[in-house]
Parts: sequence; C-alpha cells; structure tokens
Amino acid sequence: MTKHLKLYIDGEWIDSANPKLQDVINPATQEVIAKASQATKEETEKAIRTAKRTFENGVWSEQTPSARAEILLQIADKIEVNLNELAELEVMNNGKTKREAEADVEDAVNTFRYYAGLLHNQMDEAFEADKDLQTVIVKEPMGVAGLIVPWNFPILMSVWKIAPALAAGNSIILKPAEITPVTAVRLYELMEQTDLPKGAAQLLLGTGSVAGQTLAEGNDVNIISFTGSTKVGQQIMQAASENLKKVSLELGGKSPNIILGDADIDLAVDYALFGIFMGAGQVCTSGSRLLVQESIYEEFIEKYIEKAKAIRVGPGNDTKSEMGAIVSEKHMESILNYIQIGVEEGAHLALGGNRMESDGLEKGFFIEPTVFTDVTSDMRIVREEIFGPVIVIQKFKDEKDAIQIANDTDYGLAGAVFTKDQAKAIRIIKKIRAGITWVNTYHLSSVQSPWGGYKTSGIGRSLGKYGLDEYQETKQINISM
Ligand code: TAP
Repeated sequence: MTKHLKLYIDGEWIDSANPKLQDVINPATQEVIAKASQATKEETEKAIRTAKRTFENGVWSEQTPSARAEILLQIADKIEVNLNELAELEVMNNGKTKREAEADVEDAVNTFRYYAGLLHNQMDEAFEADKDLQTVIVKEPMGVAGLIVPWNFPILMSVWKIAPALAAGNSIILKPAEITPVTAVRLYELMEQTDLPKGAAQLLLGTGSVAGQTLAEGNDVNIISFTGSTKVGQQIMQAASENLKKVSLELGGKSPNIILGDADIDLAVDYALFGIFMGAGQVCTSGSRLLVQESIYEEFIEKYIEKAKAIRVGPGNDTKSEMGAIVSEKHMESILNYIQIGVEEGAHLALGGNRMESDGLEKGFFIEPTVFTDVTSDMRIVREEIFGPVIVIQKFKDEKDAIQIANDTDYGLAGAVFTKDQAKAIRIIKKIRAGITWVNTYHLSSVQSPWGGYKTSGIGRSLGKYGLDEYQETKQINISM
C-alpha cells in the first residue's frame, strides 16, 4: 500500500485539510512511492503558534545545554540504527546511488553528535569591563526557526539545520522540498521516539509557495534558514523583511575547478569527474566549470572523456551504478534544455547530451555524463547553474588568466585548484572569491568546517561553531559590582 505522509505538529501526525495529495515519485522508475499531505497557510500558522508556545514555555529552550546534548545523542543513535533503511528511502525518493545515500546518513549521525559535543564546550565569556562593572556575554536561542530545504540532499540538508537549531534551544519547523519528503518524515518518526519534548519540532510537507512563503513571512518566526536556489533565496529575503527576521541562505553555485599545467593529471582527472558527476551534478558545490591550462589541455581532455564515458549510470539501488537518476522529469527537462542551449551557443559537445532510455533505464530520468569543450565565459551554459551532469571546460593561459575566469561569475560558493606547487595553490585559492575551497581534492569536507558562499551564493554559514552561532542571539549582561 502506498504510504500516506502527514504533517507533524505539536507531537501529532495530522492530515492536512487540503484534500490534494502530492504523488511522491521514484525517479529511477517513475513509481509512486508515497502520497504526501500539503500544508495549508492555516496549518503553517498553527505550526508557528505551536513552536512559539513551546519556545516560551521553556520545555526545550530552558533545558541545560547538557540535557539538550543528551537528546541530540539519542537522535543520532536512532538514525544510526536505522541507517540502512534511511539510505534506501533516500535512494528511492531522490535517485542517488546507495553509496552516496549511506554517506549522507552517516554525515547526519555525525552532525547530531558534533553539535551535542559542541554544547558541552560552549562557555559564556566574562570580563571586567570597568572598575565596578563585570560583563558577561551569553548566547541564547532565537525562538522559532523555520528550516526550508531542497531536494538534492533531503535528509542531510534537514539535519544540517535541525541539529544546530535544536542544539541552540530553538523550536523548529522543517519544510522539505515537496518532491522529496520521505526521509524527513522517517527522521521525525525517529525523533518522536526520543525524549525531545512535544512541540519542539514540527514538520510541514507541501509547497514552497504556501508553506515556505508563510514561514518566510511569519511575524512569529525569528530565523529562516534556507537552502535552495538564489532566485527563491531572494524571495525569502523580501518576505523576511516584514519583521526583519534573520535569514541564513545557502544558495546556488557555478564553481571553478582549476587544473594547472604542473598538476598530477590522473589525480586531477579523477577529482574533476567526481567534482561534477557526484549526485549526477545536482550538488550545490559541484565543480561545474573546469578550467584547464593550455599546456596540458589536449592530454587532460582525452583522459577525462575516456573516463567519463566509462561512468556506469543506473538506478541507485544497483550496486554497480556510479551515477544515479535526475530527481524529477521537470528537472531532467531543464538540464536537457541547457544542453540544447549549449549546442546552439556553439560549444563543442564532446560527450553525451542525451536522456538514457535503454538497457533498463526506460522508465527513469537518466542523463548521460555530458562534456562541453571550447566554451567561452559569455555562454549561458558557463554562467548559469545547470545542476546536472554537465561539465563545461575552458582553456586558460596562466595563473592570472585562471583567476580572472574563475571569478567571472555572480556565484561564490566553491572552487578548487590542482597543482604540485603548494605555494602557488594557496596563492590562487586566496584569490578565489568563494567560501568552500580545495587543493588537489574535491567535495571533501567535515562537520567542523563552515559551509556557505560569497556573492549570490548566500549569507551566513552552516556547520561548525559558525553553524550554531547562526541560530543564537548574543546578549551582554553588565553587573555593577
Ligand atoms: P528551490 O526551488 O529554491 O527550493 C528550495 C526549497 O524552497 C524547497 O523546499 C521549495 O519548496 C522551497 N520554496 C520554493 N519557493 C519558495 C518560496 N517562495 N518561499 C519559501 N520557500 C520556497 O531549490 P531546489 O530546486 O529545490 O534546489 C536546487 C537549488 O538549491 C540549486 O540552486 C542549488 O545550488 C541549491 N542548493 C544549495 C546548497 C548550498 S549548501 N548552497 C545545497 C543544496 C542545494 P518546493 O520545492 O516544495 O516548492
């Protein structure tokens, strides 16, 4: 029987008054795997009222940091015990490979454990501000946190927000993307089995235009933490200006991956492939612009294309698959449209470019690993985020040229450089206007490290101690001695 997914408000699973249910699709097969309730404006407002009441009555917000840490650890344990099930659900709903999904769920466990640990380490500051004045600086929760996440890392993006927001003592309302609600629902079922107080965490399924927008506008919401497209990020900022709530935005990218002439070519080829084809390119930090120095251009491209051709594309639940499905038909059409634009703009389509519809992939949304060479900085496929398995490769002359091309973008999320010369690597990386960078590797990061972008890639940082700061107010208490 198809599972019916409900909203979770004030410790109860409830059906929306909206009779329309959203079909939740497996993108590898087009099977309907669940039907999801879609929260109305009134239900979203009820979730906000519940979160506010819970915050004010102190059942969560006034617990000691170590008591909160204990509950975060309980949640981590629950996720860990159910890791395989959660990974399978993620594969089924998002289309990514099982290996990728397992890594996401493992990171989710680590994130809860990290913030539990951080709570034990957070201490107030105290100092003598004047002869008779002692000052103490304390951190406090903000209140109600609205957490809006996209479909590309459904469970991990949820946890990157839930863990620090709860750690800080806020009451939360999570809204997953309407096409990928399955693991968020399972996560909430697991959270319900812990000692997290009723009303501390609500879950709203439904659309961005109703549930998301109502959260962003809500006068009793104190922070909106959003991960998604730059366009929707801008709408959220506007909506949030009504009560000047804090906004934390993790947005899009078009990240440069620079391969210098003295790089270890085989290493650079492998990471450049991983940089774009992980998650079928549906990753905010994808190294979607490859910049290759002219002295090694031909050799690099030859090796890159040979290996890209060999990538096994298939359903995420097949252990042989190295790249999974595109999340939805609509998104697949958008990627195919960009490929068409690339061809019309005069870029050289060196590999792929098509939907894959044979050898058992007929029913799913699969796109070949696609490589464009001979691109120029003015092309739309170079400037706009395609968010799919499409790499655009540009040639550069020297270091100065590479930096100029790399920074010629409105985005500033990530970037990488490959070279055997460490000093040169650091010199270049320091000039790249982006928040997440790599030298001789790609996509590797840790829960301790701040995650976020420059320019139109966002405002604020997730993860690390910076991620906890996002969900806290800072107060000075001046005590006359
Ligand atoms: P969006 O279309 O921006 O949607 C993201 C979330 O916002 C979804 O839950 C969506 O709900 C909701 N939403 C849509 N309109 C809204 C509104 N007016 N008010 C409030 N919420 C609204 O992004 P997407 O297509 O799901 O995800 C892809 C984008 O996310 C890419 O641009 C990617 O770069 C970015 N991304 C960035 C990062 C980081 S860390 N920077 C990480 C992952 C993804 P519905 O979809 O249910 O309508």
